[in-house]
Amino acid sequence: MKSTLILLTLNEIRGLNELYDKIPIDAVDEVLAIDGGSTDGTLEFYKDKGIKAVVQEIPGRGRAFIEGMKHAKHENLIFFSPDGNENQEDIPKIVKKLNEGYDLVIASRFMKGAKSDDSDDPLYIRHLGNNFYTLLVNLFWRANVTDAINGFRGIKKSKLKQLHSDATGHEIEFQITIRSTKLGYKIGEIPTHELKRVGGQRKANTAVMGYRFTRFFIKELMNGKRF
Ligand SMILES: Nc1nc2c(ncn2[C@@H]2O[C@H](COP(=O)(O)OP(=O)(O)O)[C@@H](O)[C@H]2O)c(=O)[nH]1
Ligand SMILES: [Mg+2]
Repeated sequence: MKSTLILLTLNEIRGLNELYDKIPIDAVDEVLAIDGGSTDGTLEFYKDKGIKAVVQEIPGRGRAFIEGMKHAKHENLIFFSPDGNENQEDIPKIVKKLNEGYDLVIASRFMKGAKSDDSDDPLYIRHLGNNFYTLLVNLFWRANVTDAINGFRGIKKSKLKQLHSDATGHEIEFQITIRSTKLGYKIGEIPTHELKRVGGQRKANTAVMGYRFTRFFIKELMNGKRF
């Protein structure tokens, strides 16, 4: 099955400069960038490299997933954020698992063999939050995953379509995991090593994220399979 690698960026020129050439492009059949409206040279970088880039019509990381789905040519979608946090070496492993028949493959930062080295989380708040929301997904929907919300993941395009995701921001991954579980998708994980950000700035504000995750959690409790 053919694969599209979707790069998600909003002002990530420093990450792209450092990482792009290290991405194992041979593992995929198409590279597509979905950009949130960068003004730091990210779009020029894509042009120079001949990478197809789409500037989002609607802002937000959640909408970037949906626009990626619409513009990708292939069935296997691998979402990758080139900000340094995600390890490009894992891209072929995600492709392999999608080809083995998994509908959703999450790069887990918390399973055996994984590691998280995210330096801008000195108080461990994000780490605890991650584990808390993963626990909720496992308790309420029996997802049996170790990392419900990492953005580094692959999913079959036809399966993502059926989720009718309406999340606009960083809560998109949480919603995808919950709805995938509700629909009985085959979910797999691979261990990953979360690295330090290369440069630029984190866009996700921890307090806003906590609020949005809680709102989405309640919504998913109420809506069952009606989405
Ligand atoms: N296309 C797109 N990418 C975004 C948007 N917001 C954030 N990103 C990208 O998503 C990735 C993860 O964002 P980041 O702020 O580092 O969040 P965190 O790593 O989850 O804390 C980075 O590559 C960002 O550039 C957006 O609105 N649109
Ligand atoms: Mg990041």
